[in-house]
Amino acid sequence: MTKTLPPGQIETKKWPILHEGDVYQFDEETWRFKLFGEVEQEVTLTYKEVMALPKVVNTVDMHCVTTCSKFDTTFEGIPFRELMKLVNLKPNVRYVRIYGYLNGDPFGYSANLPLEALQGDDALFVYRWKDAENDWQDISPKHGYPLRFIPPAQFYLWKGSKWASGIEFMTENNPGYWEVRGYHMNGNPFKEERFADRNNLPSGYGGADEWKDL
Ligand SMILES: Nc1nc2c(c(=O)[nH]1)N[C@H]1C(S)=C(S)[C@@H](COP(=O)(O)O)O[C@H]1N2
Ligand SMILES: [Mo]
Repeated sequence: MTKTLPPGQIETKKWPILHEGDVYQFDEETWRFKLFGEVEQEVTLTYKEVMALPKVVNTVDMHCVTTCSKFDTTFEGIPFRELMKLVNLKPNVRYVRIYGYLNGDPFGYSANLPLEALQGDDALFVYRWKDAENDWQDISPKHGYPLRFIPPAQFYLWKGSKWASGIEFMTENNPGYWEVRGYHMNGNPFKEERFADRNNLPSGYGGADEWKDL
């Protein structure tokens, strides 16, 4: 089956590594996952509590804003909707920010997403993967171990927070880490929604060679 690349993208067979700051080193004693924001009651989960939730296996395409696309990576993970079930949302919640570690701060990285797009098997907090060339294995620390969000393919991969630490439920579409720095609020690769302003690229954007094979 031939797949269509989104405009301006190039296929890669490898799974490159790209992020800001340090690689988080997992410590089960201190690791927590928090559900907060416009909820009736906040919930904080331990690693064991998260891993006891229902799991699914799903195969997705990943599109990085720096122009690399990787087709057909299979992930095992916990659906976003299973975590969402653990809180009662206040009225008019339509958006979330999914958080991840940045230089030791559990909430240093984030990306905003619309809630309605995250209800399927393609919105997963993953911990295991395989592809055509690699057998089942844990997500490496550099890819976000112990838990990493992979967004549906209609979002660029910056929406996939590594070292995931929580979900903030919101009534407003508040921007995340890169969206504050000029990346597009929606980030649909098929519409080439890379940056808020195409003629004014955000500082810190390194272009195609930024998504290195490390
Ligand atoms: N916590 C955290 N998650 C992050 C980032 C980051 O800097 N910190 N970078 C994002 C960006 S811009 C991309 S393209 C993807 C890259 O994921 P990969 O290295 O697994 O390919 O992670 C995303 N998730
Ligand atoms: Mo990225």
